[in-house]
Amino acid sequence: MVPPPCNGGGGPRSGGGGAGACAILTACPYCGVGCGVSATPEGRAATVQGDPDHPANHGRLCSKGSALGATTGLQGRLLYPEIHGRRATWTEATALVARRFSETIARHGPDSVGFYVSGQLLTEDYYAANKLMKGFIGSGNIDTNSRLCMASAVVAHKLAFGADLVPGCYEDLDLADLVVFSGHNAAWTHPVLFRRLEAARVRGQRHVVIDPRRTDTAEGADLHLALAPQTDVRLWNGLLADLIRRGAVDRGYVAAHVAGFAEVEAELARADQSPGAVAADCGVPLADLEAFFRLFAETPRTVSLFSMGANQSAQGVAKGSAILNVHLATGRIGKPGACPFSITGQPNAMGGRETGGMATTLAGHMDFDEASRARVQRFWGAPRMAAGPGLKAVDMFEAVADGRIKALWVMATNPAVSLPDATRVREAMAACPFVVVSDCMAETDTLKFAHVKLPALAWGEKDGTVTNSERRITRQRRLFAPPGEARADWRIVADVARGMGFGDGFGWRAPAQVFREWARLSAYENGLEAPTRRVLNLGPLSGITLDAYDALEPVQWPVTAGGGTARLFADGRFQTPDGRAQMVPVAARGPAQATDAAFPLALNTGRVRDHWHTLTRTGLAADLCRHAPEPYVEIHPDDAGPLGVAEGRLTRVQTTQGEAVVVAKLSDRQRPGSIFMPLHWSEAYAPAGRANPLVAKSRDARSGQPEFKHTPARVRPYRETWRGFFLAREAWSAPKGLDLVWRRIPQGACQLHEFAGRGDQAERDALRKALVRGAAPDALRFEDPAAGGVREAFVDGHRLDRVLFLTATGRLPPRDWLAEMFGSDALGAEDRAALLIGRPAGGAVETGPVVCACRNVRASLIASAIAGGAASLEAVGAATTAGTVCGSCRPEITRLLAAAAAAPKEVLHAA
Ligand SMILES: Nc1nc2c(c(=O)[nH]1)N[C@H]1C(S)=C(S)[C@@H](COP(=O)(O)OP(=O)(O)OC[C@H]3O[C@@H](n4cnc5c(=O)[nH]c(N)nc54)[C@H](O)[C@@H]3O)O[C@H]1N2
Ligand SMILES: Nc1nc2c(c(=O)[nH]1)N[C@H]1C(S)=C(S)[C@@H](COP(=O)(O)OP(=O)(O)OC[C@H]3O[C@@H](n4cnc5c(=O)[nH]c(N)nc54)[C@H](O)[C@@H]3O)O[C@H]1N2
Ligand code: SF4
Ligand SMILES: [Mo]
Repeated sequence: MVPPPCNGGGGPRSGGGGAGACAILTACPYCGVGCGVSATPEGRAATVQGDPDHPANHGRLCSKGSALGATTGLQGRLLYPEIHGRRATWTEATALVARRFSETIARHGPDSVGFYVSGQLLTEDYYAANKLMKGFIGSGNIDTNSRLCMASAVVAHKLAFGADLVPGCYEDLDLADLVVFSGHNAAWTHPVLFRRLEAARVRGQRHVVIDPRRTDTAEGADLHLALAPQTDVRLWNGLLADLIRRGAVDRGYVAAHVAGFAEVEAELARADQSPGAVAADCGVPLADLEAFFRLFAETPRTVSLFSMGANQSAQGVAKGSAILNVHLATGRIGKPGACPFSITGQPNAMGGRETGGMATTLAGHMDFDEASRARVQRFWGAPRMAAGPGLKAVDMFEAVADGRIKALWVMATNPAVSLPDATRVREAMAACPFVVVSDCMAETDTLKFAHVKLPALAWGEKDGTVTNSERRITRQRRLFAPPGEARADWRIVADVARGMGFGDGFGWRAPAQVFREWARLSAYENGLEAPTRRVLNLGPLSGITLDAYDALEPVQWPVTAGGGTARLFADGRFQTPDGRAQMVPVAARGPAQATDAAFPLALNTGRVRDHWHTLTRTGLAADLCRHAPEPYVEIHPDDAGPLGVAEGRLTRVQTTQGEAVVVAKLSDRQRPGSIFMPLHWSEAYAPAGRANPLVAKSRDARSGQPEFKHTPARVRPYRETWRGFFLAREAWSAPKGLDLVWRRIPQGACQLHEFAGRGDQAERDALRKALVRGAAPDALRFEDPAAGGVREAFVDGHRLDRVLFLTATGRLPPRDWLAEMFGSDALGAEDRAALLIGRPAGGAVETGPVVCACRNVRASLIASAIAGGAASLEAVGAATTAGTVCGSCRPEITRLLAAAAAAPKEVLHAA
């Protein structure tokens, strides 16, 4: 075996990994913070640490980044191409894809095909796919899952700045005196940035959170505005009106650098902008709103972060514009510690926006105007340029559904789970004559619809670049040799392009060559002045050698001869024809679909701390499955009570699109009238626990981004008549033909399957039969007909093989000890005797949710530490080790501390 390269020949960033081992510097493949990782591969495993010299994280990693080493195994990987479910060679698979796409295009035109791609592709992959679709196939029909994520911010940026430009950098977060989080749960979704902001708070930085939920980000903030869903435009317009009244507008800046102020002022005048009226419409206390307005007016160094609570809305563009307007009017942009900051979700959401992964731009921040089309065509030597924008994600799948698109290629995304109205998306793919899916995993919900499956390299195998939220390009480097026959996504695309007869444009042999071409395009006919100036410019990297590419240091675009650029617009010059930024009048509107008597609750969806999207990767790390083990709906006790919905019980969530059955979590952190479901669970983990069959596909008219945060819904108790669980070494799917609520929860040494149903004894018997078929012959069984129950354990020599517990009226033991027993190769007599009890003789089993994923510390242990006198984060850490590694759980520990401190007062109050 050839050892993997250590940063391709030892550039300056080849970290020293100690004797023999070679630490490779790479980037985390999860969120848009873009943390640098120092990884030491060993076989197929890797030890990972934060890269202490990476400017995004300075050595820190969150729970997901820290657990990367647990996700690099080959378990569950797609390693060979498949055609119609049968293994095929790459030659066959590539030829088939090329032929079917070519034939479809020949017969029905270029717009009869589509690519649906992802912010989890590398820049090189994105560049290749975009070039094939827009320059050689000749259609705009390539769109990315960033449509679900960043599209509204992109449009708002283009309107205001003339291009999709993120002005700020992470250093601004350190320097700001006020940080506003608009629809951004940074504590969970960008944890390492949040650590950085916590540090800034120690020196007096203030935090204001605008979110209908009291998230962990809101919990510790100076001010939380729990606004009514979808009232952000009203709030930000109200703020601007207030700033104007106070004289807090920077008139000099506006006069010199901004257009459209008068039009915005006129729009504001059309509504009552008094704080009282705004507070009433937004559903927030007047005093809190006034406190926010005052703080904002008095704090020049302000960063306004905005994320999915802003973007994922039918008014997503307007929300973005309202935020940008405030920053332009106050001149808080392009200055240290002051900027509006749209934060990216995926590791390479930014790279896709750069290269043209979105149907609405051509490439390199150029649009479909004649001059740009001609320029890019010249550069590519392209035979057939797309005439105009293609279909946006949701529209693309509508076109698949009604037959306009006849061949679809999905890369690095799982639309069967992540698109709104997901049942219809599945129907569309099922009906599509030709579906190609490139993925690194063998089983995703989307792969079920693939006629051709193409195995892609995963993190640790891929080689290329990603761009994070602050425009910083970082190399992802290879740690392992490619497994099986998996290939880089850019190469798969290039091979198909050659198969389609486009060899000339796709002759690259290494990612460095793709990158070089991309850098050249960014600089191509890129003038120094408007109208030909494009800020996105990687010019100095156009001639990058293979060695220099391998050794590339993290760098922020635009790249100049002097290096990267941290902050944009410092000179007050924007990428508009006259160099001025443009303020955009926006009016407040309600959600696309209002709640009503039948569907009175607003369904909001989003993320949990330790999971990543559709679980294809974080589901491999048992540690990451403990904090939020199964799908749930969070609901305010005042909404739950009258409906009979109780804590921990299965609950139906219904919308006009569909239904889910999930566990209810009652919490006053939820705004009455609103409920929340995580988006993560898929058919593979929880068929009934998926959020997106419920979510309406209403979307912003300009950006096409769906309103994931608001669908009218109702809830009902599920009223299961029996429950049970099943532990096995392998992952099982729910047996077919039974009406069950089934969830799979990965454990360290086995898979836990939880289920419940409403059927009779016959159904339970059928389930039991299916689950014990073929089990090890050495069986322990206890039947309790009175409780409709059965407990069975199957032992294979000295190893536990399967465990099944079912009950109608009885109780079930905690699963933890049993799950642990699967790790033992030497099951003793005492253990055996305890199997059907579910706990060791005389031993207590720790239960309750895990708070700290790194150290596997449960809430119960933290509670005892607090009861024992631990009164601070540090004291809890010293007593339990919780919160001492990545720090992602620190906000939650803070909350537990605050709750404990408040508890005696509540008792007094009640008495
Ligand atoms: N742990 C984890 N981290 C991730 C990801 C992950 O899957 N898991 N995914 C990454 C990706 S791709 C993305 S896009 C980011 C997303 O990061 P975030 O945007 O922080 O995540 P979300 O949970 O989708 O939504 C943020 C908040 O918007 C709030 N919200 C809902 N409606 C409204 C509203 O009307 N107004 C306002 N102001 N707020 C509202 C929600 O209550 C929620 O708390 O996270 C990235 N980081
Ligand atoms: N209800 C609801 N739905 C949402 C959201 C929400 O807030 N609420 N958020 C939306 C947002 S912001 C986002 S970003 C999307 C994310 O949604 P998806 O993109 O669908 O989610 P992932 O699970 O990240 O899917 C990535 C897929 O690519 C595969 N993969 C990983 N790396 C590679 C690679 O290098 N090459 C290839 N070929 N495959 C790879 C993974 O195995 C996985 O199957 O979800 C959206 N959906
Ligand atoms: S914050 Fe966590 S998930 Fe995001 S890049 Fe850093 S380590 Fe990865
Ligand atoms: Mo995203």
